[in-house]
Formats: sequence, structure tokens, C-alpha cells
Amino acid sequence: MPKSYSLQDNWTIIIFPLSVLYAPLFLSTDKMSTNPSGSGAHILVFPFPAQGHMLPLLDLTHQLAIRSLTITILVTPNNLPFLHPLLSKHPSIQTLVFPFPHHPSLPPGVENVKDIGNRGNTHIISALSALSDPITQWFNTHPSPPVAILSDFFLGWTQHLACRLGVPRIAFYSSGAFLASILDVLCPKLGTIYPSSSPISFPSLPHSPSFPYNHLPSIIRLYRESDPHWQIVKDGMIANSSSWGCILNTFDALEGVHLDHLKKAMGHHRVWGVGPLVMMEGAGAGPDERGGPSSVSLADVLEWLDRCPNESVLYVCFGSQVLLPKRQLEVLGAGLERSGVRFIWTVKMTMPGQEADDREVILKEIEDRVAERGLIIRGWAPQVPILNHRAMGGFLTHCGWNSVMEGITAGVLLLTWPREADQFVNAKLMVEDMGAAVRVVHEVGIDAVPDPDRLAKIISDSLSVNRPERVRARELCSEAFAAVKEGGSSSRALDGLMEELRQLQRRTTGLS
Ligand SMILES: *C1O[C@H](CO)[C@@H](O)[C@H](O)[C@H]1NC(C)=O
Ligand SMILES: *[C@@H]1O[C@H](CO)[C@@H](O)[C@H](O)[C@H]1NC(C)=O
Repeated sequence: MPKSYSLQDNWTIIIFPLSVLYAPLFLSTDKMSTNPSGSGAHILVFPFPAQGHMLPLLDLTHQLAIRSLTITILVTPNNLPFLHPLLSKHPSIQTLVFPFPHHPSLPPGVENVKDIGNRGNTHIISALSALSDPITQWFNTHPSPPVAILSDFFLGWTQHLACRLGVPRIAFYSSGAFLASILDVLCPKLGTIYPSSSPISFPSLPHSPSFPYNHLPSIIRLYRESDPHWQIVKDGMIANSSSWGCILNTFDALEGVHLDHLKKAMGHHRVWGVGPLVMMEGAGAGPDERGGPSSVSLADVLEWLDRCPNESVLYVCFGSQVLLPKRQLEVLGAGLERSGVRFIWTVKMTMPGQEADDREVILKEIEDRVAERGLIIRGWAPQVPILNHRAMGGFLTHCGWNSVMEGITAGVLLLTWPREADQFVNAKLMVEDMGAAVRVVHEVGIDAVPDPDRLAKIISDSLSVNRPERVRARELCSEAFAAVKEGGSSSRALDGLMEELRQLQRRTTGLS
């Protein structure tokens, strides 16, 4: 049973109080020294320090650890606490902690995208590239150095590092294969000026998709040819495609054609779709944004949901990075109010470095008007158990990849409101290719302000009518379950990856 599986899986967050997640660091080192390490090939795992990237890679690392790989994870000190749930399950995993390299555009102490917002991505990528030398030194003095480097796709520079060290690099994509295929076409041409009025098409990709300029991954618009930090990013992106292998948090039934395309584009078969990782046995420590201040307890939310009929509630959330502009907040509030549907709305209240504004006043007014019909959560919410409640009928989402995966896993209809980054690409996949989502906002761009009455109508239609998209969403959920079960496509992909790693180890140890 899909629903009970995920729910149970996520009891871990309830059982693990935050004090455990953030337990003193000596605990993990202490345990490490007393436990033998895994028996399989040694790999170095290097996550990119943003929650949406790190958590799925740590879920994957958990899968590799239960298959007995010997694992070292590289982090900087402030990111060490995020490893805790994983390290407590696998005391044999070693950590390699390097100080975060100084960068002129990053305030001291900033080591994670959450400390600075998405605008910090480029600087963090460029700062971390200074770890190349310390990693090389560590590697060259290690008695049995890693046979491969598994690093986030934002850390493309590690491809060059791996080449110098003479080991293969595997890129981990915390996003989908459709996005990876688009980046593979666009990145070598970064700096090209596109006419913003006509659509950009991709005739070499399956279904020859095309996008309005504003729907392309944000990197296309943000890129600055003259900025040396951007050169590191561009170079890294191109390097991704020449990686020895790549792993994506996706599955065949969702993106099989795109995975096949990537294999062709990369010229080999070491392209593994191993998702949804959140669904894999014993995945991580809970939902997308594990931890953080919240205005309500999960128990209260579940109790509220228990009072609602099956599939009647809309969950609304724009992810952990997004502070909605006030105008969008008002319109969304009006749309929810006028739709007449029950809803839970998780609202991010502040951003690092930003003054608190009067959004609390706006939310209070909406709460007064909708009364019992809506529950507004300020700050962070345990998204996975909420989505997996039987009362959940739809998920209005910005379409970040982890949210898409969590929506699919819960079998709920997605209502898409993409705003930036890869979100338009993901929304197109779900709405047009999969037919498992409904577009709620047709206006283009990050500041789009839809008409509240139209928004209300789309919301109420989506939840009240048994539309084909809902049926498709349920099917996709079953397909995702089938993919991660033994013999399913994602489970076989993991086996294939393990086999390749074993062969690498045999080659380095001279056994055959
Ligand atoms: C690979 O790496 C970069 C950063 O180094 C990332 O931003 C980009 O999206 C990736 N590109 C491809 C082609 O996968
Ligand atoms: C509601 O959903 C639960 C769990 O999926 C199911 O057992 C129950 O029969 C459903 N209730 C109704 C009224 O359909």
C-alpha cells in the first residue's frame, strides 16, 4: 500500500527529535572510529550544499551503504549536521571535512544555499572549486583511495579533478532527465543571445520540445560571460556531460525516453535512473526540508487532516527557497478563499538578509475569512507525511524536482505554478508529456500574477471533478512503486551501478 509505506517511513522524523539531528559532532566521529568500514569499493561522495540537492544524494548514499560500499562524504563544517541521520544509521561512513574556502562574495559562515538564497549558487560552486588541492592531497596520501567520485551535477569541476586523479566521476542529478538533456544542449552554447520574443526549440530531443525564452532554465538568463565565477560554472556544466556516468533521481515510467536520449547523447549506457529515492527502502530521515522552525506540530496537522474527507484537501507549498512576493501571496490567498476547497498552505515568512514584512497581516486576514477550511503553516512543514495522508487530493507546487517526486510518490494531482530555474521544464513534463498535472498559472515568469477568480476556478475544478489527470497521477504513483521494488527499473539501475563499481574496484586492486 503506497500510502501507508511512505507514512511509516517518515515516522522517523517524529521519532528523531531535532536534538538528535543536530547532536554534537563528536558523537559521529566517536562512533566512526569504533566501527569497521564497508567491504565494497571505496567512493568519495561530494554533495552540493543546498537542501534540495543534498537530501536526495544522501538518500542515494544510504542505498549504496546498505549495499556495502565503503563511503567517504566530503562536507564543510556547517553542513556536517545534515549528515547526522545518515551517519547514525551507517557508522562506517567516513566524513572528510574541509573548511569552507573564502570567497569575496560570500559572508563568513555562509556554507549552504539556505543561508543566502538561490543567488548564492554560483558563488558557492566557485568557492568550493578551491577544494581541488586539499582533495588531491587527501587522495594521494590515502592508503586505499576512492575508486570513483560521486558528486552533485552542480560540482562539474570535480570532473577535471577526477581526471587528474585518474578515477571516474559520476555526476548526481538531483533533477530529472528531461532537464539534463536540455542543459546538455544549452550549456555548451551559454552566452548565446536568444531573441526573447520567439520560442527556443530543441529538435534533437524526444518530442522536439520548445520553450518561451523565459521558461528556459534560469542559468541561461543569469549567465555573465565576463564573470570568471560564471566561467567555472559553465566549464563545469559542460564537464558534466563528459562524466564517466550519471545518476538521476527519476524513473523509467516517468522519463524513459529522456534517459534513453541521455545515453545516446553521452555515448554510453552508464546513465542510471534510480528514483524516486524518497520511496526507496529506508530513505533518509524524512521529507524534503528536514528540520527548521514551524508554527505547528505534525500531530496537529495530521489531526486536522483526519477530520477531512478522502482526497478533498489541496496542499500548497512553493519549496524551501521561495519567498513569494506579496502580490502573489495576496492573489493566491484570494484564489484559495474563493475556490471553496479545503487547503493546507505552507508559507515561507522570511529570507536570510531580508527584513520581515507585513505578510503576517495578509495571512491573518485570509485565516479569518476561511476559518476552519484552511490551515496556514508558517515556516517549515513536514511535507511528505502531509502529502501521504488519505485526505490529500492535490498539490499546488512550484515544481521543484523534489516536490514533483514527492507529489508523484503520494499519488496526488499536481497543480503547477512554476516560477524559475528548472521548474517550467518539470511542469511541462508533468502536464504535457505525462498528463498527470494541471497548469494553474498561464502567465509567464517569476512575477506572474494570475487572476484570482480564474485561479479559484482551476483549483475547485481540479479537486471536485474526477479528471483524467487525477487518474493518471494515481497510475504514475503505482509505476513509481513498481520502479523501486525488486526487479523494477530503478532497483535494476542501482544493481547495474553496483556492478560497474565492483568492476572498477577489481581493476584498481588488480583482481579479475
Ligand atoms: C552540470 O554542472 C553545472 C554546474 O557545474 C550545473 O549548474 C549544470 O546544470 C549541469 N549541466 C549539465 C549539462 O548537466
Ligand atoms: C478513505 O481512504 C481510506 C484509505 O485509503 C480507505 O480505507 C477508506 O475506505 C476511504 N473512505 C471512503 C469513504 O472512501
